[in-house]
This record gives sequence, C-alpha cells and structure tokens, in this order.
Amino acid sequence: MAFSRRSFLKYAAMSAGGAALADTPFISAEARAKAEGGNVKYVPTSCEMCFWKCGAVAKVVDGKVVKLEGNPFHPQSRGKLCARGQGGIGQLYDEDRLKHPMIIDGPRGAGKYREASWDEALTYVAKKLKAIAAKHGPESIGMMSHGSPGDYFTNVLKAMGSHNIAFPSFAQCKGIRDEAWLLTYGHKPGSSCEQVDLENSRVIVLIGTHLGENMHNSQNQEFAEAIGRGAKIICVDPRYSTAASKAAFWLPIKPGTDTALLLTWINIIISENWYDKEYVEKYTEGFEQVKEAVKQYTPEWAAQETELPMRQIVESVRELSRYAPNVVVHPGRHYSWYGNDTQRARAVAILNALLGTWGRKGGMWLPPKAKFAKFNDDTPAYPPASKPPLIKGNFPFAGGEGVTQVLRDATITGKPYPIKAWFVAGTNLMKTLPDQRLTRKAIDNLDFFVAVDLFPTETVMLADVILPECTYLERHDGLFKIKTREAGVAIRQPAVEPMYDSKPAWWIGSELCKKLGLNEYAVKGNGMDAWEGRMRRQAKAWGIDYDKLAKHTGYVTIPGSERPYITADNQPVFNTFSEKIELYSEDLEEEGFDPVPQYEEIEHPEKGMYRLIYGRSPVHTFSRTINTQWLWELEKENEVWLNKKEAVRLGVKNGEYVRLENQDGVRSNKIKTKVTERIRHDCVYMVHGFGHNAPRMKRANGSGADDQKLITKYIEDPITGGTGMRVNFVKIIKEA
Ligand SMILES: Nc1nc2c(c(=O)[nH]1)N[C@H]1C(S)=C(S)[C@@H](COP(=O)(O)OP(=O)(O)OC[C@H]3O[C@@H](n4cnc5c(=O)[nH]c(N)nc54)[C@H](O)[C@@H]3O)O[C@H]1N2
Ligand SMILES: Nc1nc2c(c(=O)[nH]1)N[C@H]1C(S)=C(S)[C@@H](COP(=O)(O)OP(=O)(O)OC[C@H]3O[C@@H](n4cnc5c(=O)[nH]c(N)nc54)[C@H](O)[C@@H]3O)O[C@H]1N2
Ligand code: SF4
Ligand SMILES: [Mo]
Repeated sequence: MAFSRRSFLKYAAMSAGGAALADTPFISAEARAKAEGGNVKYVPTSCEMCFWKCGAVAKVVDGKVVKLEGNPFHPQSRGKLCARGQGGIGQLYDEDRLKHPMIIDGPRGAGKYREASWDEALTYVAKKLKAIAAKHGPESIGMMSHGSPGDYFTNVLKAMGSHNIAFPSFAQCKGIRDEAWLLTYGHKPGSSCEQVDLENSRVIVLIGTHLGENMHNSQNQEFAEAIGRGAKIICVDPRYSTAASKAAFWLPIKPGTDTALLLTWINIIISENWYDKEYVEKYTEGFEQVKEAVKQYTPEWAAQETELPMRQIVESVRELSRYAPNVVVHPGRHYSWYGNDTQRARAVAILNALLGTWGRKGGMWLPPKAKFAKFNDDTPAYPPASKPPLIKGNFPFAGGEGVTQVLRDATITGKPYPIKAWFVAGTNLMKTLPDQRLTRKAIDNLDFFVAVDLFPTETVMLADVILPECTYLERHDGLFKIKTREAGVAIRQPAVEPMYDSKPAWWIGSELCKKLGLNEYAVKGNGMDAWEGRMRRQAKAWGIDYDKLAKHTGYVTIPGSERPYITADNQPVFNTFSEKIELYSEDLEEEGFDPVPQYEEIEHPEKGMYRLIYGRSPVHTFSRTINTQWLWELEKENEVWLNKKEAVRLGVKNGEYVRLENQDGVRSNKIKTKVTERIRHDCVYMVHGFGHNAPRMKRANGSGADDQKLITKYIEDPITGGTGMRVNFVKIIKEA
C-alpha cells in the first residue's frame, strides 16, 4: 500500500466537521495487516538522509523495517520520499556501521582502536575534556557539527563554558546567502526550506541551483508541477543540467561571471521600466542609488564578460519581467563559490525586490505566523562564555552558526587563542572543508578529538574516541518545528530498537553532562525513554496532542499560520533598520563594503587547465550515502564531465579513466570520463562526496574521485567568511 496525497485528502474529509478522529491511512493499513495475522506496524517519523527532514512512515514487519514511504500529512514530503529517503533502510542495516564505542590504541591515523563500554568511553571523554578545560580554558574545546546530533552536544559545550561551535552549513553552504538576505530583507529566504512559491510561478530563474539533481523533495515536486503547468525556466549554468533540459532559456555562462549577468539584468529592468514601481516605492529604499550604480553594466559588456549571446541576456530578462511579480529568481542554497559570493546573493535579492516577488503569488511566500511557547524544560541558563567565541573570525557579517575554518585555523596557529580539542558530530570534515591538508594538520595538532557518527569515515578514523550514534530510524529526536508556507510540528521516533551498542545523541550528550558533573543540563528522568518524556512535556507546552502526533499523523499544522501573500491586512514585516527592503545597504557601507554590489573579475584558467566545478547526485547526499547499499548500487562512482571538443583535442574517450591534477600538483583517484557537449569548454564537473579513503566502508572506499582533495585553494568572502571553492584548476592526466 502506498500513502498518496489522495489518502490524506480522504482522511481530512472524513475527520472534518467535528466528527470523531478517523483512522489515518497508516492506522488503517496497520489494522488491516493485523487482521490478516501479520506482525506489522507503521511508524510515522522524520527522514535524516538529508536536511529537508521529510515526514516518512516506516513499515515494520516482525521487528524489521521493510519499507519507507512519504508521509502524506507532511508538507515537505507530500506522500513521497526521494530515492535517498527510500534508501534509508540501507543505512540502518549497513554492516559497516560503527557498532561499539572505541578508544584509540596507537598513533592517530593508524586505525587501531579497542572496543570500550559506554561507561568507560564517556568517563574517559569527560576526564580528557575536564583536563583540557582546566589547563587551557573551556573555550579551547571546539565543536563542529551538521544535522540533528548537534543540539545535544551544543548543550554540553555551552554548559562547560565554550561557545566555539560552528556548522559547515554556514561558511561552506548557505550562510552566505542568508546573511545577504538578512541585510536586504531582514529575513533569510527560508529557515530550512526556501520560501519559493514554485507551485505558482510563471517564470523560475535558477542560477547554478540545479533542481532535479539537488533533490529536495517537496521543492522538486513543485518544480515538476510548475514545468507541467508550462512555467518558463531560465537556467544559468555552465553545464546543461537536468533543470537546463527543461528550460526555455539555458544560459551557459562562463563560470564565475554570474554577478555581471545579474547586475546587467538589474540595469535592463530599471532602464526599460520593467520593474514593479508601486512595490519598489512602497517597500524598498535605495532605488536611485542602485539605478546609478548599475548604469555601467550594459548588455554589450555583459555579453563579453559572461560569454553569453547578448540577445539571450536581453530576451530572458524580458520574459522574466513580463510575468512579474508571479516569478522568482531562486535564492539558491550552496553559495561558497568564488569568495565574492555575498554580493552575488545580494544581487539576487535586489533583483527579486525589483520584480516585487517577496510576498507575491509565484514569488517568495511570506514566512508563516506562529508563536511557539518557550520551552527549555527548566534547564538553567548557561554560564557565560569563558572567553568571547572566535568563530566569527574577522568577518563582520558572519552569522551565529560560525565560520568552520576559523576553528581549524585557531587549532593550527593558536590564534587568537588555541583550540586544543574537537568535538565533531555528524560532519565528515575531511570531505566537507576545503584544503584537506589543513584539516589533517589541525587534527594532528589536537590534544583530544571525539567523533560521534554512524560510520568509520576518513574523519572519524582520526578521532581519539569514536562514539557510535544509532540511525534516525532507531531514535527519538525533535520535536521539529517545520516552517513551510504553514508552521507545523513533526516528530522523529524510533521504528526499531538501536542495533549493536549504538545510542541516540541525546543520550550520549546527557550522560556526558552527568560525567562532567553538569547534572542540571542532563535530560530529566532516567532510562532510554527520558527524551520521549521531554518531547511530551514540550508538546504540552506547545498545545499539541503528542499521541495524535506520534500515532496518527507524524506532523501537525499550526492552524492559521499560513499567510503566504501580501494583502491589505497581511503586510510584510522587514526586520531591517529602515523596516524596508534595503536595496542600498548602509550596513555594508559602514563596514567598508560596496553598498550596491559591483562586479569583480576573478581569475580564469589558462589553456589546458579547466575550472573544477561540482554538484549533487539525485541519489546521494554528500559523502554520507555512498556506502548505503541500494544507493551505491544506483550510483557507485562519479564521473568527470569533459567537453567533447576538449576530449578530442586531448584524445580522451568517453568512459576512459583519467586522473585530475590541480594547480598545486595534487592528483585525484582515477575517475571515469563523461565526454559530452553538455558542458562548456573551460570547466570540468563532478558530483561531490565520492572517493572515500575509509577502508572500513567497504562499498564506498576508493570508488570514484573526491572533489575536495583537489580543492586545495579557497578564497574567503571578506563579508561573511564563506569559502569560495570553485577557484581550483585541473588538468587531465590519461592513465598509462
Ligand atoms: N540529492 C541531493 N540533493 C541535495 C544535496 C545532496 O547532497 N544530494 N545537498 C543539499 C544541500 S545541503 C545543498 S546546499 C544543495 C546544493 O545545491 P545547489 O544550491 O543547487 O548548488 P549549486 O552549487 O548552486 O549548484 C550546482 C550547479 O552549479 C553549476 N555551477 C558551477 N559553477 C557555476 C557558476 O559559476 N555559475 C553558475 N551559474 N552555475 C555554476 C554546476 O554546473 C551545477 O549544476 O543541494 C541540496 N540538495
Ligand atoms: N568540495 C565540496 N565541499 C562541500 C560541498 C561540495 O559540494 N563540494 N558541499 C558543502 C555543503 S553545501 C554542505 S551542506 C556540507 C555538508 O557537509 P557534511 O554534512 O559534513 O556532509 P557529509 O559528507 O555527508 O558528512 C556527514 C557525516 O555525518 C554522518 N552522519 C549521517 N547521519 C548521521 C546521524 O544521524 N548521526 C550522526 N552522529 N552522524 C551522522 C555521516 O556518516 C558523515 O560522516 O559540505 C560542504 N562542502
Ligand atoms: S529530500 Fe529525500 S533524503 Fe531529504 S529528507 Fe526528504 S526524503 Fe529524506
Ligand atoms: Mo548545503
């Protein structure tokens, strides 16, 4: 049985009008299976195969998860899961998982460990952390994390007095974009999912943003619906991506010149009077300054700079303006491209404002309105930070999520003060941070390194203590606040008991608090159901029926929270100084940056070298799913895309294995060539995440090539600290 959107609508209709709560599709499916004598349960929960956090329903037969399906109630899954979501069972039953706590038993990197009990491992971790805190101050303990385990260890670090906590989702991902939109709108363009009303868009512009390969579930469903309805796609990408293949306009831009295109579009819209005058008048500030600042960016100039035909530049923006405001220039997500990325994000934000998309149908929906009661389960406030955190570096607009590489730098240089220990949870730093040589050097410098993960990755296998978390299908987490067009709450709860000697992160963090003598920060209550008890108290504080959420729906809506479009009585609120959309940014000006984005030229490769660009596979998430059985079977290795003419020149055949060597002489694993006309002549492309150097991950180890190994150069964005990573050039080396 599949849970369709229709089954959800049927349920909604049955339960309407104050009738008794009807059985939800999973409750009825469970009842039917039981009537036939099966030992079957359906458990609504939340997917963690990526960060979209879709609602999933696990079908459990005789204590084994046999199927994962999309929860029809959850707006991010709408009854469907992507391939990775369905493949989650492969993560749960992966025989290469970490099975026991381990303590290092030899030099770092030699891969020698001894198994330990949880009590022994946590006692050891607490002893080490206490000693380091006593000698160097708690601030010398740094944490890096991504995903749901982070919260529990943030709690431990803050309770100890360290606020040196950083998330790669900032400087290696979307933090750059978020700060640019905060400067412009006083809002991020989405909390977890982007506020794009693709479902209703008439024209969608994608700059890089490779929807269809970047596989965020509901966003792709909406994108497909939009295409089905005849929405026009304008796709700016040096590669003929999946999205480009659906586009009315494919603009094969010279990599790194996007801001030239964006500023020229802004100039055209203004000089042709195609912008939304009423909207600009009412909601924005700084229009005249923008008009002046972009005058120099003519279509002739842009055509030269971007290597796009002038006609295409003009016609695409004419089409975009024609349907404004029911259009959107997608704000994108991964922004750490060239080191001048905050200004590119500003240009996208300004273009949207001129088209009047914020709060308009088919543009950007307004954030939902919902207040959640404060809930901290009577945990005392944290002690003040022992020293001001260093995670913002010298970047005036770095966000609170921290600039990961600043922690790494301080570990190497001891400046502005030394970081001596790392706590790493749910991030594979060797794959995630640019310049692996520096990551390794920093790790070698550490007095102590703890990793909490599911797998023996290249990063984990450098840790002094390895703590095995159980997978999302074996644990409680959350409750999660979900912000789509509406606000809602979702649950994560175990479908099965933790396998081996793995434990949920909440438990690990809580036990560690106790070992550190910080009992007041531990989860209240004892035993493995303590966290569920907390979730129940939280649901109560929020006025949510926990049992209904846990058993019937897995997701509940906050009624009345959905107010997506501007109307007379639903005006947008801009949390900027002027309370308007700041096209001209005085905040940037005060810090010595361009208040209106200006174009900066970047370095381009010489002949014979190619810019290395990278992206996503629809069936993998970064490096974390490569070892996952069925996903690995779908895609075992990545390929390097090489333009056909270049391949002929080099004598490289389609399917031939080559190696890539970068400007610093660093060589990749061997990688299969995809010879294609679908990419420009000056760049090569590969999917990120492959090429593991992790012998205990049997499927992933050595398959494909690692883009990060070749990214030995990066340029930091002076505004936010984002690491521009598409600044490496490679040549192709034929295998002997
Ligand atoms: N299946 C799957 N989906 C995912 C993820 C995953 O791991 N797997 N990860 C998620 C996360 S966290 C993120 S941040 C997003 C990232 O996904 P996006 O935000 O879509 O990432 P981008 O880097 O914008 O897009 C990569 C595209 O940019 C193109 N490109 C490269 N250089 C340039 C350039 O100079 N200019 C232009 N215009 N285009 C260029 C590449 O050819 C490629 O098609 O994906 C999310 N979705
Ligand atoms: N070269 C290059 N670098 C990039 C990118 C790129 O495209 N190219 N993308 C950037 C972007 S956009 C992002 S968001 C980051 C992503 O960076 P990361 O999130 O670090 O990506 P992964 O490589 O998937 O590493 C995730 C780690 O978490 C572990 N893990 C998975 N699930 C769980 C869990 O439930 N509990 C615990 N404790 N651990 C778990 C996995 O085993 C894996 O070791 O990388 C950034 N870095
Ligand atoms: S998009 Fe796919 S992998 Fe990500 S949460 Fe949703 S189903 Fe899971
Ligand atoms: Mo990301």
